[in-house]
Amino acid sequence: MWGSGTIQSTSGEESIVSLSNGNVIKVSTSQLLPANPGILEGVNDLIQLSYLNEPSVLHNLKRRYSHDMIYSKAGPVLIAVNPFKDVQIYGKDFVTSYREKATDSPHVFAIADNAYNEMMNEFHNLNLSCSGETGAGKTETAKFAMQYLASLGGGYGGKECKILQTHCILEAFGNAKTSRNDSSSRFVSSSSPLSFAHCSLLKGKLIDIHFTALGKISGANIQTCKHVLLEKVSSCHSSTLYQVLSLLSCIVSDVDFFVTFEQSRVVQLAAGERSYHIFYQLCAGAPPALRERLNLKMANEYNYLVQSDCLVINGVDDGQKFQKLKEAFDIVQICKEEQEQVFAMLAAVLWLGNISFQVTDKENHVEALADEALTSVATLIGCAPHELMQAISTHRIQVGKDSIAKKLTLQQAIDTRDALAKFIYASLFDWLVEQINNSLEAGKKHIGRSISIIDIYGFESLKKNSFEQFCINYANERLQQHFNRHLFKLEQEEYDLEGIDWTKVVFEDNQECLDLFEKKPLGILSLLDEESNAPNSTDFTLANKLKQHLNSNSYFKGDRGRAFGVLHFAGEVLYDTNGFLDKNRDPLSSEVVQLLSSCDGQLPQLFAKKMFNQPLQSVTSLDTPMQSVALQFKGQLFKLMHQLESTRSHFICCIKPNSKQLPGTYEEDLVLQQLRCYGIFEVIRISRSGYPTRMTHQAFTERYGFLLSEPIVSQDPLSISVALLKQFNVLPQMYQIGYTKVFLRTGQISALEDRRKQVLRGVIEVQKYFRGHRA
Ligand code: AD9
Ligand code: MG
Repeated sequence: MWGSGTIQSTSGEESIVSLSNGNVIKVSTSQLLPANPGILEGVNDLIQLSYLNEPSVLHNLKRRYSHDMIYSKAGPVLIAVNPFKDVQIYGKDFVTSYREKATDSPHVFAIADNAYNEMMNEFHNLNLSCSGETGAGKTETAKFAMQYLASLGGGYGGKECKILQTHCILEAFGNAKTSRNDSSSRFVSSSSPLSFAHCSLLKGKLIDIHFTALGKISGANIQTCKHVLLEKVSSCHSSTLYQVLSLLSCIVSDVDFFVTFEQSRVVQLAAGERSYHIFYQLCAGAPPALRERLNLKMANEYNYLVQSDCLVINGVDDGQKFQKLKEAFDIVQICKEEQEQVFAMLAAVLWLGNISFQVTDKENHVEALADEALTSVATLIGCAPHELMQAISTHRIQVGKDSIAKKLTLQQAIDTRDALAKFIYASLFDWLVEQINNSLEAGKKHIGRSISIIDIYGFESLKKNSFEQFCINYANERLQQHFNRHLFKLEQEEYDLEGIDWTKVVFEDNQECLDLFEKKPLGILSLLDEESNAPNSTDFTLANKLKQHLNSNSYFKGDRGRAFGVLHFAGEVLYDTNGFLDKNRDPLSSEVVQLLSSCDGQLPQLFAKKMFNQPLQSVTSLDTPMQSVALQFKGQLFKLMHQLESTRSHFICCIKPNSKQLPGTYEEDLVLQQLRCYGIFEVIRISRSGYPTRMTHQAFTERYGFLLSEPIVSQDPLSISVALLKQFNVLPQMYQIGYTKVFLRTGQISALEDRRKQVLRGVIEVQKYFRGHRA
């Protein structure tokens, strides 16, 4: 890493440098980088640095961080360094000072305020994207942005309060403790995904806040960006499912569906991690009467929860959180009866994990034990115990006109039981999001102004990377392109379009890496699909196939055995193909869905109905291969991208300063790696050489035209813009005049704004004076 110092002497290739800690060292001159003058210590915006190099940027951020200034700007991007402690910068006084523009210190409130003003002035739909790796602070930052918008746009029926309350619910059901974040968003849900794969992985959410023409909040809508995943239901069920679904597809036409996130977490936990918060909250906080009705035990009595040896989070009171959750339910108008049903579904999931099986014959076929676990689940979902037993211990096969029940092996039965648990949980989450959306949108028409807040998951590079990381990182590769496109390509195109002289900045594009994933027929996704549909394919045949076709691609790294590497924008990741094919196929047992549809419980019936009501274009014939999980994921991603591209973006880049979640600890190499990853240096470079402020001549003259002291001959907006710039002595190198817009260097607009404010204040004073006089 770097240290700061003063050059004492230089001879040839070598220099003698005295470091600030007193040491004197000899270094090669070419390794020295210029430091910035003291006056630039801790500047707000990194583009103000005279010398732009990695150590200067790191030093500047560190200096600010040590003074609890966690926000900085890099041109148009807001950098937020996670403080891992409460910083007193979010109170009402801060809201007011950002609203009144009394401060120009970078803040998430300032970004939200800009977005709000842009939306109001220019009729844009906007989005704020939070990016960063796990634990970097995306969700927290998104919350603060919402808090600010809610306080500006609030006032109609407590809608803003409702929107904020949704966090509490979404977090309880969609967040969990992972090894790297005590409350990591591992989201779930969906509204219109593309297949009936009943599990998917999602770590992103998009919250749209809608505004009325007067800038008041009229409603909100939460979409969760699903993606795919996994699970190990044996594929022998799939053909039955196809039959059931193709039959149903003739009857049901209109559909809406569900997919969700990291469902595997409901049934399977890594050591030291927890399942979704809600399970622990329910076990710790349910009052005695509810406990009795649900036959609820403590968390340590449920197999799904005890397996990871981690039941509590330091400093978190799950029981208290449960009370908060119930209050939030009340606020978003989920009635007591519905709440009870939600809790019953959760208890059913927990009890499912306690169901065990006994082997009944030599072929390892099993039957579920008729114990407390089985009867509890049956009671909670509303079916007879023997029906439940049947559904998770057998599967039906068609023999001529009849169907006969065939017993499952132990592994198949466990998979079926777990699939049911995941299905219930995922459907429940989905249902909740729907209820919340209904409550938020109730009675209000969306008139086309909105701000979307996107809380997106970050790039993952773990010790062992599997299909989940493959999907997450592919998504990040796409998001990165959006970021690049938006900031770099669009910038340059706009300058070119306006006929403005502009030294082109070379920047990295990741299109080639995306091609590696998406090219047809020889991209990873296509090859993965081909192999998923091929008979007798295995993880090894997949790995070989990829190597055979892609080894010449410079973004692909063939490895030994079943692994392969991809050179992502954020670094190389090695993926293990173990389980790729299974996870990509992902079928669900029809027995469990049928069981639910015949239950007395209202929610189970609803869940099953949704499942059956899916668009079945991909499964109408048994011969047509089902669309794979990875391809559905790609489809969903393209939808999200399309949505992002049709709105104006503001970017917030969240940085994790240390991996121990500690306050006051700034690990330079970790920060550097993230800054590089998100292309922050490129952003700074391009912003410094560019003109970040731009306004159409029309808008510019409308806003400042009245400040002109002398009338000019030509009244066209371009001429007025030129005259205004002259009158205010803006230096020629500080602006450029495009065909339709004025382009200004950083900082220029504030002088004009000050002048405007001054004049307006004068006008108001004069008006007051006259009013006083009349009175
Ligand atoms: V993940 O991809 O969902 O695993 P996030 O969302 O990036 O991740 P999160 O917002 O959950 O991270 O932040 C992690 C923790 O950092 C929070 O639980 C807080 O304890 C802490 N944090 C983040 N931002 C702030 C902040 N502005 N002020 C105080 C913060 N604490
Ligand atoms: Mg999060």
